[in-house]
Parts: sequence; C-alpha cells; structure tokens
Amino acid sequence: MMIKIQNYIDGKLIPPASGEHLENINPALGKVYSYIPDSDTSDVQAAVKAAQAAFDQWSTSSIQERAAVMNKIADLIDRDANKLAKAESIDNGKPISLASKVDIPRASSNLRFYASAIQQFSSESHQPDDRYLNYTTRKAVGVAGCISPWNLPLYLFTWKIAPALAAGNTVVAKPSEITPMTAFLFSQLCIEAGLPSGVLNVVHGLGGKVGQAIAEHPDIPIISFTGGTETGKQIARTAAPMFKKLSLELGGKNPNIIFADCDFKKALATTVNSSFSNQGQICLCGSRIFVERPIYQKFLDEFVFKVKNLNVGDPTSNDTQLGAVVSESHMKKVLSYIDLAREEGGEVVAGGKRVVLDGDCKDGYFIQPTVITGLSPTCRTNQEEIFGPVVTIMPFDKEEEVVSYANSTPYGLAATIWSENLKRAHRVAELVKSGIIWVNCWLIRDLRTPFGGMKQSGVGREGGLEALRFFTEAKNICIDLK
Ligand code: TXE
Repeated sequence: MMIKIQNYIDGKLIPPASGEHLENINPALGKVYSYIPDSDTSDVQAAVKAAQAAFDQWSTSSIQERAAVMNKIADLIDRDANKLAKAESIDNGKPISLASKVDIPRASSNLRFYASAIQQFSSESHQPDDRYLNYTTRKAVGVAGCISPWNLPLYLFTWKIAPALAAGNTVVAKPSEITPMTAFLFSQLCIEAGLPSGVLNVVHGLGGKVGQAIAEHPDIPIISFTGGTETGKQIARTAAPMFKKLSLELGGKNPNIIFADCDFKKALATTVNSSFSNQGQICLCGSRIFVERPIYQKFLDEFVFKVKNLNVGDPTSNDTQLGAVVSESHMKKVLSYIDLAREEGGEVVAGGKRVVLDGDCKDGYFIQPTVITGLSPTCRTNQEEIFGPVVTIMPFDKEEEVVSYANSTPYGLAATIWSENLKRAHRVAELVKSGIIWVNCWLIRDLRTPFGGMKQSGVGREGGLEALRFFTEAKNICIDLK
C-alpha cells in the first residue's frame, strides 16, 4: 500500500484541493514508493488563511509557552528517531548511518536551540540624556514562508521553521517535492505535541507552483529559502518588488586549501569526508581542493587510495558510506559535469561512472566518488556548483595564488584551510571571501554562529540571534520623560 502524503493545514492532515498527486521515488531503488500532494495556489491560500487566523494567539503567547511546545516536538522527534532516520534515508538516498547520526538529531536540536534562544533574546534601550528614553521592540512579522531543499530535508526544514515559530510567527512551509516524507511525519508529531492549529502549515508540491505561490502571496511578508542560486534569483525577482523580507541560502563552490605544513593525517581523513559526505550534496562540502606543491603528489596518491575504497551501496545498510544521489535528473546532471571535466582537459583519477549495484538497488541512482585533476581554476567544472560526489584537485605554489583561486567563483559560502601555522591560517581566512570558514576542521557547527554566504551564495544569515532578528520586526519608540 503506497503512502499518500497529506498537506498539514489548520491542524489537519488533508489531501490537496485538486485531489491530484505526484510520484515520490526512492532513489536507491529507482522506484515510486509513495505519492505527494500536487498542491496549487488554492492550497497555499487555505494555509495562509489558517496561519493568519492563528497569528494573534501565537504571536502574543508567552515565550515559555512557545518553547514548551517546541521542546515537546523535539522530544517526539527523539522518540521516533529511528523511524525518521529510516524515512529520511529512503527518501533522500543517504546512508542510514548519516541520517541517524546527523539529520535527525540536528532536527531536534534545531527546535531545542530556538526554544532556548528565544528565552535569551532581548532588544535594546538607548538614553541620549536624562530627558529622552528610546526602547526597541522586536515582534513577530506575520505569516512566514519557509521553503527548504532536498539535501538535508528535515534538518533544513526545522532550521527554518524553528526560529520563525519561536519568534511568534506562524508559518506556511514547503519542503522539497523530491524529499517530502519527513516533513509529513513531522506534521504528525506537531499534532501529537498539541501545536495549535494553523501555527505551522505544510503544503507539498512543485516548486514552480507551490513555492512560487508562497513567494508571490501578498499576505506572506517574509520568506526564508534554501536551495539553488537560480531559484533564489527567481524568488528574489518575485518577492523584492513586494518589499518582502528575504533570507536566501544558496549554492556554493567551496575551496579546501591544504598547506604543506598541515596535520597531514587529519587533513586527509577530513577531506575525504568534506568531499563526499551525503554524496557531496551539502552546500558546505569542499568541492575544489588546492594542495601546496611539496605535498601535492603524496596527498593525491593517498586521497585517491581512500576514495577508491569508499563503500557505495544500499543506503539502508549500516556499512554503506555513500548512498544514492537524490534523483535520476540529479544523477544525470552530476554525470554530465564529469563529461564536461573531461572535455575541459581534466583527468578522472578516481571514479567517474554510475555504479550499478546488484539486487534491489540495481536501478538506483549511484555515482562513484570522483576525483579530477589537471583542470584550470577558471574552467566551468571549477566555477559551477555540481553538488554531487565530485571534487577537483590541483597544486599551488604561493599563498596569494591560492587565495585568488579560492575567490575566483561567483560563490562565497564556505571554505576550509589546513595549516599548523596559525598566523597564516588567520591571514588566509581574512582574505578568503566566504561567509563560513573552518581552520583544521570541517562542519563543526555551533548553532549560535551566523550561517550564510557572500556573493551568489545568498543574502542574510541564519543561526543564533541572526535568525531571531530576521524573523522579527524592530520598532524603536522614543519617549520624552519631562
Ligand atoms: O533546488 P531548488 P534543487 C543547489 C544544488 C542543486 C541546485 C538545484 O546545486 O543542484 O541547487 O537543486 C523550491 N519558487 N542546492 O532543484 O530548485 C523547491 O520546490 C519558490 C544547494 O533541489 O532550488 C524546493 O522546495 N520555490 C542548496 C526548494 O525550492 C521554488 C541545497 C529548493 O529547490 C521554486 C539544495 C520557485 N520558483 C540544492 N522552484 C543548499 N544551499 O544547500 C523551486 N522551488
């Protein structure tokens, strides 16, 4: 019996107004395994109405009340962690070990973090002299539109809705139509936790239809989006003339800079991870590796050896290190970039092909972890986001040379720098134009830190109090005390 996912509107799980559904495919099997609502503007309108009706009550509720129900939902995520991890692995193709270790625990941390952060959130008061008193209030904006992608489905879905709800907004959310399952299961947990009707509404469906309807809806004054840069442009084109508040977390083409004086063993092991974790489908992955020439050949040989031994397999098996990429069209996109790399003069020194597994996964969308050398830093393969298990690697001789390579793309999201000379690490970190930089580590995440990119990697910052300021409207009131 195929699951038919339902929308979550006004506290109820309901089918789309059209009664139409879209196929949802398990990327490891290459087969339809459930259906999602093919919602349209009428479903978005119903969701906005419910969110508006719930707004007064929710936005004037105490922060303790909001925190309590958010923590209750987090408790239920923890209770159902195994079920959610399995669902995420099936829906996205990622290894069950990754979903269990990263995706689902982070979803509950997101809710707990903002349940706590809202209780620490404060605003300012300014007194220029003993006559005038200024004070600033930061109140909920209204109905927030939250649109999330397929690479870390529940992790990024909750990363958006948690601060929105904590700040007192009500939400109309749209998860990716490619990975809708855990947002649906999350809706069930919200009902069980007693989240008041209309506070969160989840409308499933196509980006161009449902996402666009959210972006253009006149009663949604604020949009938080994570996804591709092209889609981010489309949302900005729609929402900017309506003076909507926008947070855009977009693509990346992150440099991984490895100096000869690095901790070689640690840099090598972490680089395997930062290259191929989640099949390279994390906007923070280091897809361009630059190695200082004295250790280039040694690093390349040992890196390729490790990559060739990564286990690409059935995502539901515990010893799988790389699962399936998220869809057939994404697999074709990634493979087309490997072809492009060859045309641009690159040499594929590891991987480069689709993996055809035997057994149930024979039709799944699997790609070998791929390493490409011999390309110029300015070729398309090194300029465009591939978002799959593909990295390029090249030597460099001078610090200024590698900094110019690092900064040579339209993106500026994340970067990693490996050097035991911390003066150099600080200096290079200052020069690299990325919003997030790790030195001698990768993907260490403190949720209080500002998260986001420069250039075409996005607009605004998520995380910590940045997100609470985004999801609130500041008002300054000045009183004459005499
Ligand atoms: O993202 P999309 P996709 C990059 C990565 C990937 C590319 C496209 O390079 O290959 O983006 O991925 C909704 N109005 N990243 O196609 O299309 C859509 O339904 C409003 C990096 O998945 O951007 C989904 O819910 N919404 C990124 C969400 O936008 C629209 C993570 C993301 O879909 C819309 C994922 C529209 N017109 C992909 N069109 C990161 N930074 O982590 C689509 N959507």
